[in-house]
Amino acid sequence: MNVLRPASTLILLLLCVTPALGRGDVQGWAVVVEMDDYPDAYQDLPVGYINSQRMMSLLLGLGWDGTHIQTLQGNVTSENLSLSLDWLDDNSDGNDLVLLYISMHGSWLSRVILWDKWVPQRWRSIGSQRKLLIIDTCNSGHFIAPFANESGGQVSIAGCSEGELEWAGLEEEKLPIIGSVWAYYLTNAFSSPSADLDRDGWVSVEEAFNRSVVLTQTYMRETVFAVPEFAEMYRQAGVDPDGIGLYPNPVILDRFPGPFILDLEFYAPEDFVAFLPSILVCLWIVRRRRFLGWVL
Ligand SMILES: [Ca+2]
Ligand SMILES: [Ca+2]
Ligand SMILES: [Ca+2]
Repeated sequence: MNVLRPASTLILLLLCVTPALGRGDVQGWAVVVEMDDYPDAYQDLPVGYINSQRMMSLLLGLGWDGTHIQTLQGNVTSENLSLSLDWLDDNSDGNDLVLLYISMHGSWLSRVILWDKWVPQRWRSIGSQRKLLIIDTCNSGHFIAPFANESGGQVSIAGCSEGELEWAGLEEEKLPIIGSVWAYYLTNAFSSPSADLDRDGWVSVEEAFNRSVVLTQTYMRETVFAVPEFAEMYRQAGVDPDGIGLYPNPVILDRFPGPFILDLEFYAPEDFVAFLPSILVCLWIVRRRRFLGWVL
């Protein structure tokens, strides 16, 4: 009896399957960006980076590897955002989930990051067919507008329409939600069974978005605009809470065929199918090895 045979068979199988695993598996890669403290000309948003923490917790809960999530908190510049996008691009491949979340003042994203000048082009150049862009700023509809007619698999969502304002709750205001109201409802929706409208067992990005819109608008009407002082703040910014109807109006640009699922467990069957041909070839080689005259 050849005792080396079982060991050599195992080694051969591993040699065949390992490269296939590398190609076929669906991984998640994310850059989570939040800026709370600003130079003097801007109002600070002292929420203790709660928005990026909520996004991180969501992804970790959906099976994402913590080493695949890069956080950019503090002073966000074109330079460090560009490096983070390079990191996303370098690490992800065509079938991976690629997520970019940005929470800050929309004016900072326009005037300092210079979004229009370079970010849409850079985001476009990342080759994944499963890209999700989440912009959580005032005027956020403006920043995703370049992707309205994009080909390829991607979803872009924004917490409000172009020209609208988002609400970020501060501790001192004594309202229930601290940080971005929209991001709070969006991240919570993924663990809410009632958000799964088509009842397929998965809360897709599209379903979570739909839920976030209704709950954000309800919170604004019943909780924020109900406080005369906050309603007056909006009036002074040119938004009349009494005459505006539903507000704000988050935006989704869905260029991804079918539901976009963030839960990595969803992709496990695809992983298996991806390396099944390699397994079959290996089994065939193992069976025919003696006939082929291999020494293993
Ligand atoms: Ca992959
Ligand atoms: Ca569903
Ligand atoms: Ca879709």
